[in-house]
Amino acid sequence: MKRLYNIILLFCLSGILPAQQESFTIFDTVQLEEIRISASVPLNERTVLDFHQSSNFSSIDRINERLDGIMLIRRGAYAMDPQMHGFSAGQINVTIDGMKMFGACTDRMDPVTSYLEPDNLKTLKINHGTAGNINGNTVGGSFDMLLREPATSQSPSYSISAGTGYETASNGVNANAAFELSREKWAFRSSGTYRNHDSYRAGDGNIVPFSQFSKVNLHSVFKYEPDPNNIIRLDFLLDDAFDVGYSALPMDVAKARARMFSVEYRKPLTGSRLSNLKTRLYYNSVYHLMDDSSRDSTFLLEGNAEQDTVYMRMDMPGWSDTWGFYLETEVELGERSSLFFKLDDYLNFSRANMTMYMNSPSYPGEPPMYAETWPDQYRNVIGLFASYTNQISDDLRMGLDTRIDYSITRVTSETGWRQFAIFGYDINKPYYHLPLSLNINLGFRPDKAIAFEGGLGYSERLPTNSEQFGFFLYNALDGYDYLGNPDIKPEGSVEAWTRIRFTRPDFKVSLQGTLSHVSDYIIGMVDPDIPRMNLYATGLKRYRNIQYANLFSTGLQVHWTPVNQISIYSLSKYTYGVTNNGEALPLIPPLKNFSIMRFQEDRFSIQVEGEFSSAQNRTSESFGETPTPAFAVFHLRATWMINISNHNLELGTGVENVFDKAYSEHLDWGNYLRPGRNIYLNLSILM
Ligand SMILES: [Cu+2]
Repeated sequence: MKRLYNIILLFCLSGILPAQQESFTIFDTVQLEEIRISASVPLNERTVLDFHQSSNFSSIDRINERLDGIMLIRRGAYAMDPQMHGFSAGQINVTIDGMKMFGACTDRMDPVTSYLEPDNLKTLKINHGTAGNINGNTVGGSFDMLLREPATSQSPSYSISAGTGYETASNGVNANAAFELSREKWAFRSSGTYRNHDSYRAGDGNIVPFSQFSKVNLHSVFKYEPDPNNIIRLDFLLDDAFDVGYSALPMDVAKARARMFSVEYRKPLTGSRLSNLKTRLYYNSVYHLMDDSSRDSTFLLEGNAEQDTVYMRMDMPGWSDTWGFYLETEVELGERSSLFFKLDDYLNFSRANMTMYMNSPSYPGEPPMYAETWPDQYRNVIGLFASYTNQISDDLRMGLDTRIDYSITRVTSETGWRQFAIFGYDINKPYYHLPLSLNINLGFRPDKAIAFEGGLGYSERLPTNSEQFGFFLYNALDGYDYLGNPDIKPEGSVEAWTRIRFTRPDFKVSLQGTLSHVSDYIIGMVDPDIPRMNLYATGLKRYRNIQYANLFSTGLQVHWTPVNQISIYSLSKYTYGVTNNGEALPLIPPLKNFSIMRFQEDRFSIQVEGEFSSAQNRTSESFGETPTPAFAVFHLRATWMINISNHNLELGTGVENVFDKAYSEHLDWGNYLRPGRNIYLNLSILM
């Protein structure tokens, strides 16, 4: 009975109590075998969790912002856009268990990370830079979110876990629950998360308008395992966000809906030359509806407070559907070397349009205006990835990898053709691209405690649908309408990186640096000849390939355990970006540091955190960026595990932004203030 209880407990812990080991792991690159450049978190899983997941209800965004090399672009309190080493959006490759998915918003209100919850994730795999090419072409890196999987069990078992939490700054409620059933040949797991937050209060005491959000997320997975060499799994994911405010944008989201279905077949084939055969077939669909129905346009048009300022109402729906499959396997070449192959293919359909209902006093009765902001577009990409690993000697290993994609993009909407014909483009034809990548890396470990790694790589990435066929997409950061460039060329990045690690049981240090030279860097450039379309736009920018941009990024992590109960962790990260004209790239974060001290005694823990940022005075003038001042904020957290009649309870509480500092980060659009003092209380139970 005790054993059964232990098994159940283990399942439960892998359920919603994230403070436990099984629940949410971030790749640890301490092992030298790991060939690709993963998130360089030189910690074991338990400590990673303690430091990176601030509470049971940390969103993926909250975890990401505490990882080396990752920053978040923020347009509201929800759905932050990840940036890796200064690369973002179409420059990075975000996948779910290797599956491609694309947001349906022309304004990047819904990065793919917003459709998942840590509760349904097992691992976050991060590969930086050109080496992030396993799941698709990229210049900035890849971000793969592996979905959780239930385990089969010799003796039938089940587990239930549930939790809830409250946050004062946003009057926010979070809740989650998970259920898992295990049998000898099959297993089932279902987990759900609910979040409902009002607009939050900032450090200056004011409410930040349009920062509210609500969401429901559900993931169910069924696994059938007739024998250890045949595993079939079915996944279903649902994510619905509604009434999401975006403080920094002129519009909000009434509804953002994602559905994902996949079927996977695996053959581990352990012990044979061919191993880890895996194939997956998937479909996902995203629907995004933004509108400005709750906005008063005074919010945007300054100086019009006295008159009725509702000049225009807009409806802007977007759709993105993706079908795909992949097949991968490993081939042992001998004791020390192996090959890995992956073949993948996806077809994405995207569409977005905008209807403007005019209500201008000077032109009464104007009919609505309609435009296709993303004219119907199909893109099919087939890719082949191969990597070779060789452990040359006990202290030296080498890795090589390459990827080639063949992409066809076609706009099928006649309105879209006509829209671009105005600017002299005939887009009624297929567009072909052939992005390539090639990487080499070396790892040298002369001593158990010291490891040197480094690599060189080249890779190209496809332009996004906005960059190629976007039509008058309003960008609230610089105030310009953006027009796509059908003939835009793929970006290509040459990259060199290095990392040094020192590892002792009680003291670990990791220092990394990455240098990227990106040719044909894609950026919006002002075109004075074309008038703006949106009322509030300053003018028009077209996507262009500039000659090049250079980026440099570095990160330092220190983890020290002076005594058993106390551990100290510090992460510093810095990015620098410049164009060929010597102008600063926009949205480049200044020096940022997280320093965390944790005290753990049996079932009780307390954590003090400091978050520091230097000022950013290197700003991009052509993007209307202004300098951002330095700041320091502090957080306090405590957790307590209680056992009541064989049920485990976890109580978590904390104060974020203890001193109620009014601040914003450089990557926050519109310089909206971050939340002020926030007191939270979480309770989780597992049965
Ligand atoms: Cu949107």
